[in-house]
Amino acid sequence: MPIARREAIKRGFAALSTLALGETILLAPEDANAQIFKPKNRKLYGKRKAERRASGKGRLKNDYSKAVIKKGVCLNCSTVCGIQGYVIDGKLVKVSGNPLDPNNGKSLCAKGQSGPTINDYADRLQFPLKRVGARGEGKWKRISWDEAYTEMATRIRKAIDEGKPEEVAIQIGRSRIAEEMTRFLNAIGSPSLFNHRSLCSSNKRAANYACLGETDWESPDFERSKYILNFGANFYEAHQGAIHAAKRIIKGRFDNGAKLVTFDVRMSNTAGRSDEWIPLNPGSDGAMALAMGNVIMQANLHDAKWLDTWSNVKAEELKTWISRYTLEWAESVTGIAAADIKRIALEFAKAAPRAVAFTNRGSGAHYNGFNNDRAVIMLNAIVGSIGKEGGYCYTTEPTRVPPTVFPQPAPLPPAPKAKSLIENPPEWPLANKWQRMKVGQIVYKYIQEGRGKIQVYISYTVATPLTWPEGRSLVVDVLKDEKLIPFHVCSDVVYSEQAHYADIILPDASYMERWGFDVRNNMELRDYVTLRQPFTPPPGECVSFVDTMIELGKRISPETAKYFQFKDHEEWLKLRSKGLTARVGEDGWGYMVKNGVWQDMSKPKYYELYNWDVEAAQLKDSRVDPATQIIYRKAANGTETKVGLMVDGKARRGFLTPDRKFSIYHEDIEAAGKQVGFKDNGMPEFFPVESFVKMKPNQLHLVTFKWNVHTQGRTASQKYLSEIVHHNPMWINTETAKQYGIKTGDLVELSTFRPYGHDMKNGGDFIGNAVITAYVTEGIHPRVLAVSNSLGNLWHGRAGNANKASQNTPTIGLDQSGLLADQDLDEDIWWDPRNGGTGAGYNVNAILPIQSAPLVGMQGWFDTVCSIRAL
Ligand SMILES: Nc1nc2c(c(=O)[nH]1)N[C@H]1C(S)=C(S)[C@@H](COP(=O)(O)OP(=O)(O)OC[C@H]3O[C@@H](n4cnc5c(=O)[nH]c(N)nc54)[C@H](O)[C@@H]3O)O[C@H]1N2
Ligand SMILES: Nc1nc2c(c(=O)[nH]1)N[C@H]1C(S)=C(S)[C@@H](COP(=O)(O)OP(=O)(O)OC[C@H]3O[C@@H](n4cnc5c(=O)[nH]c(N)nc54)[C@H](O)[C@@H]3O)O[C@H]1N2
Ligand code: SF4
Ligand SMILES: [Mo]
Repeated sequence: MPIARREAIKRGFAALSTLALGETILLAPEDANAQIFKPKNRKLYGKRKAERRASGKGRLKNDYSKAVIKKGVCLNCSTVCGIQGYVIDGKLVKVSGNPLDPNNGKSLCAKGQSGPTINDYADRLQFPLKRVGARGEGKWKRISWDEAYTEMATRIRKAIDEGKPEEVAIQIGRSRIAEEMTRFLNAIGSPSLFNHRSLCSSNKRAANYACLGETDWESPDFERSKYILNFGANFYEAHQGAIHAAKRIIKGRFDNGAKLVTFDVRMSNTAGRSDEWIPLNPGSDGAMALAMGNVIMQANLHDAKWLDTWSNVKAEELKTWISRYTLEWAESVTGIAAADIKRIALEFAKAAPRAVAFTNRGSGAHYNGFNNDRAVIMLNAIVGSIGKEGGYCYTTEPTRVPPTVFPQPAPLPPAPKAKSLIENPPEWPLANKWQRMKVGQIVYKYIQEGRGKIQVYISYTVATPLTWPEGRSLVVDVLKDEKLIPFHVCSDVVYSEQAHYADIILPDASYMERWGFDVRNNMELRDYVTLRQPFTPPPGECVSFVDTMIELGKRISPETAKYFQFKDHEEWLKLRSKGLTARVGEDGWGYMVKNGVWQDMSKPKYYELYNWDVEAAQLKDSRVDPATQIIYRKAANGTETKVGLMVDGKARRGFLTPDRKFSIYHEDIEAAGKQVGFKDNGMPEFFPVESFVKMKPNQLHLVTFKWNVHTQGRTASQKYLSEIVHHNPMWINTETAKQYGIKTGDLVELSTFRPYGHDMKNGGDFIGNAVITAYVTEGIHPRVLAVSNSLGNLWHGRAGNANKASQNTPTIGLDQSGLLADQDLDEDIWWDPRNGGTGAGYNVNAILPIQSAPLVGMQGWFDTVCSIRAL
């Protein structure tokens, strides 16, 4: 057997952990593929089991009485459940739910439980690496942290010295350290924080802001609800608050007999576990909601008093306006029988105010998603369930650690003066209006078109070649182009899709090995904050990326160093916790470390927040505008701000919208439409997805969805999850399959086309095709095909790519210790195609087009038009 040490260049993931300083490694798929594959793995697996059985050891069990238990926060998805880690002999052996977390309590999903496998993944990055071949060739040299810091600091300083700080950009996915990143970028004067919001949920967030004014995310009181209308949320499997919602909905259904109706084009596990699954036409959720609203109003089951008091369109006016959305019209748009729409609408209204209509990406990830979501939220206003017990509740700004309790340490860097067209594209005037949600999917196109230059590009918790539309074409073209992106640093925990195109790779600490505050909407309707803390130190030379930014801040210049006068992230957060001490009657930091969570119990639950009294202090020097009843307060400098609304002679908080009322009509939306030449009258009107109107009879819809045990490109490297699901065939309806002569397991050629719409070019042009396995099922709309966007990784180590692209070389492991690094990875990936398995799945994003919704700019993920051919 050849000894790998003798090779000048090491090969394969298995050697990542043993790379010496200055040593070179090749992680290229084709080359690696050429190596010998030993096809006896299955037998080895059987042998190992037999040996264990024969030894009488059976299954090994942990003795949890020996465990040190610490609190933390999961980040295997954006639900950020509170967790606790069990550490035995310095190894994290298990996580469970943090019982003190108000959202999830003791509950965790399969992905959460798999977390510890990240920490000791044999193919984990452990040292900083520097590219030595061409970009994307996969050839790397181990370097020191000092070298990495020096190169980064030098390049960033150069951009600042040239007066072009905006040319330093950070590209993030689900980072949960946006506040830290903003401080870092503000310190260097750059506005260029590119995020993934428009790829994820910007339409929904914008809709909540437009209607309610002060929050991007609702917290429905599911537990006390009697009727739940779910427009495209797959909360039993996905959703950015999955467990939090699922737990309470299950309780509501079993304790109060709440009815759950799910609108989805596909029978997800949520749809399948609902009282009714309504397979409406794609992109028609808004039409459904408006027609329901009309039915309810014509039957006089609406809450006229609530609308007249709290909404900015009076009940009678709304009734007239909404009457255009008739049942007959809705039947033709949604494909659902008028009688069913009517029945469900009336049932919903009769359950009010214990009735909730809510959305997620099924309704929102469309060209018309912003209005779809506004129409659904308005249904709650029509029946008067906004903020009510059992209704559509919400809290104040739920995505921020409250700065009053956890202030940032001074001095704070000022907001940057420099501007970036990439970060704030004028074509989408609502993208950054309420929150800086950006239009992430156009970043690479804009870089290519020279709309903004990049000198330093830093990527973190993001895998754009895999998770962005046109990922394997446009994204990779730009990432590979050294003229467009002269310097790319990627922080990741594994050798990922993103890392493959970097110049320097920084090994990060996992979410179980680093610090951080976290917060999202609290279903218990109170302010709260959680603390992510390390259960164990990270392996090798991994460094938490916030610590990297602190170190860089100190090195770039004395000016930037001023803002980073703390040792590390831990000390930073400790400083921020001082304000908590007075609240909890003990050391604030100690409290967070011990409990992992703080919840503000000093205020009542946020029911009917709009109806709360305006604080007395706010009413000082105030006046009421007689026409609008808005209460204005004059500040010392003479400027006036709105602080509330007079209702029945009392000063109420109202909604934080322009007229302090629930916004059905929104003046800023109408104005934004005018600004970019998109017809919009400011009402949540239904308009169809243009590509669907122009669809040919032989074309079908292509949607994607999230698999329950995977999170996008994040979890494929977790071996137990990939063992459960590693294949994502194309769902096709039984009748449709029959027409094409397709059976489950058949190969199908799937072709996609460019979209039509406002600001879109080359509508109808062919984009690309993929050959994919069919899965024939009754559980999907006949005109829709669905492929999960989880899976299809080329990288992320052996568990991630099912070994198919990067042949692991056991000789390297043997050379190091006489043992294989991980027998599961070396021998037991039974789904490897060379073992007769199905491989690591398809990356459907390779053939999905960029399609940005008007005004807000969200990617219309579920608007792709395609055709198929049986092979
Ligand atoms: N077709 C289609 N595509 C979609 C979607 C869809 O519905 N359909 N959904 C979209 C949605 S909702 C989203 S949010 C985006 C998400 O897409 P991305 O923002 O790209 O996020 P992830 O795939 O979760 O993770 C990306 C990377 O983070 C790395 N990572 C994981 N943990 C850590 C860590 O601790 N530190 C560091 N530094 N890196 C880490 C992973 O290894 C991976 O390389 O995808 C979008 N893509
Ligand atoms: N298991 C798992 N959990 C996750 C994630 C993950 O990747 N995996 N990612 C996290 C993140 S970042 C996000 S954003 C959330 C996303 O959470 P969700 O929004 O709940 O999930 P998605 O799969 O993006 O889309 C939801 C559903 O929309 C349906 N759909 C498509 N078109 C339409 C339509 O026109 N109308 C209706 N009504 N439905 C339609 C799809 O079939 C799908 O079932 O999940 C979070 N949690
Ligand atoms: S729902 Fe998301 S955050 Fe919660 S345990 Fe599962 S993966 Fe972790
Ligand atoms: Mo997302």
